[in-house]
Amino acid sequence: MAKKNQTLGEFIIENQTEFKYSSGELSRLINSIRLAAKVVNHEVNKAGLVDIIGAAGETNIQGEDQQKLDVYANDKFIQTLTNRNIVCGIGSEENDDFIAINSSDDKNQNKYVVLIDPLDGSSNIDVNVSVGTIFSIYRRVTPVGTPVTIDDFLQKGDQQVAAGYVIYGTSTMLVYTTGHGVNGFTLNPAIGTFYLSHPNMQFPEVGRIYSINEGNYAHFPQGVKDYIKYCQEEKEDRPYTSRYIGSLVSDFHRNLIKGGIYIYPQTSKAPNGKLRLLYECNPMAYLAEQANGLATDGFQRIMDIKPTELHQRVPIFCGSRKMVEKAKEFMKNSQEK
Ligand code: AHM
Ligand code: MG
Repeated sequence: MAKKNQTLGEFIIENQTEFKYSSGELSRLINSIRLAAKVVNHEVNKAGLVDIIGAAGETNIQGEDQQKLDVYANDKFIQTLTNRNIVCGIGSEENDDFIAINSSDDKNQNKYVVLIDPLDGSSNIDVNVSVGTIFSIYRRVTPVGTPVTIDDFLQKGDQQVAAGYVIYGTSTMLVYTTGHGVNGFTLNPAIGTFYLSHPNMQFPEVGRIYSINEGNYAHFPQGVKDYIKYCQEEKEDRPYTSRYIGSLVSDFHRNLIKGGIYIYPQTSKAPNGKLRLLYECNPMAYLAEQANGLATDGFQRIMDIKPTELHQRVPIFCGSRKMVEKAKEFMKNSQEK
């Protein structure tokens, strides 16, 4: 039973038996993410003080400029997960390929792989806007003790055993699920401990916030244009409020608490949208569903999509159940016309 003010450490131990294959391994893994999150948090908070902001001069696989803190966060999460020898593989949005982790005798007995977006929304760092880390955990599908293969990473979101995010905001929070609801923990920076502050988080079924980059309006599919028009209509409880930070974790987190929908659709310029299925959409979809919300690509459940490549992108509509259903209806109707 989740108790408010319980520490994350206590919560992990108390809820360990809820896991289907409880061996303590998944608990240790979440503990490592907690540790890396604190280290990254410390650095993110210093961003305005030290000369660390700015492009590191490298470009990631999607051709975007990497910022120094992206590189730092990526290194820290990979280092922590590797050094503690608790996973057999890591996929990161910042790395072209997955990393296979071998223990010293080359017989890694670990069962889990982690997929991570170490610092999402990092273009917001320069302007002191919240950013986040997104993670997703799967059991490997290839035999334990052999090197991981791409098949261990290209699993449907439905197969996730845990997922979550860290939001480096006005306060730092770790929000995660292991398939038994969603719980949020707030960091007390004075003592470096996360406390359960938001037990059993649930999307309000009906929300009044829509979050989408309307600057791309001209390039949206007709269904999205129609849904936006619906949101802006003066009728019943509408018009809704438009709120878009441009930092997925922050937009999702606000909508989870207040009720809303986040949309990053396909556009005529980006036919598969912008966000990555494995690092961003699946973990957010798992959290959404565990919090009584929904996540689709406009037509199909995100977690039913069979990935074909590590850095695959998909459109996403995610948040309060009734809002996502409505947007889906507009997508379907526009296709039938
Ligand atoms: P990133 O992984 O390169 O940081 O990009 C992901 C971010 C999301 O956090 C955010 O919701 C989206 O990109 C914003 O994109 P846009 O500026 O096109 O609206
Ligand atoms: Mg990202």
